[in-house]
Amino acid sequence: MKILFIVLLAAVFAAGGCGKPAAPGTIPFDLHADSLGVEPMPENAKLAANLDKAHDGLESTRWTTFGPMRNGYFVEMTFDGAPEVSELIFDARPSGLDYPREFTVELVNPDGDWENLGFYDESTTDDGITTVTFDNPREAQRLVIRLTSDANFWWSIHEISVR
Ligand SMILES: [Ca+2]
Repeated sequence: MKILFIVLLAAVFAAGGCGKPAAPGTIPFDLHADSLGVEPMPENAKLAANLDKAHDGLESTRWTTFGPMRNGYFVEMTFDGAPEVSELIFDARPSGLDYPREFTVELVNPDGDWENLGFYDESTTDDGITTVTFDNPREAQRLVIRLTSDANFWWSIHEISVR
């Protein structure tokens, strides 16, 4: 029984993290969430088991903030190396209005420097799907989506993908 448990645990770990296969044509990443300069994000929102739901291939499952969106909440994708990235898509459709209202996208380039790719608003969201296309493909070690305004809705991501 103990061995079975260990095997199951190993399988769970193997299914998560950067080693997880991404959808065809998308770039795999590790995801984490936190807050900067504001009240802390609820602990539930920072659990890996909940974050995994934002990139498990299932539109029915989601990561969410478990509370209203706050200026300073962020999600961060860490890549294996510094792949070229050109587009970021996140899907909140099943949760209706849980898309970010105003946000920035920042990256860490291969030299380790932070760059702000721009400020975005609701015009990037169409029917619950937010699409950010970069002016030019960029090499990134990390990408960060950071809210720059509050909203009276939770922030939910059913699936997030990077191309
Ligand atoms: Ca999901």
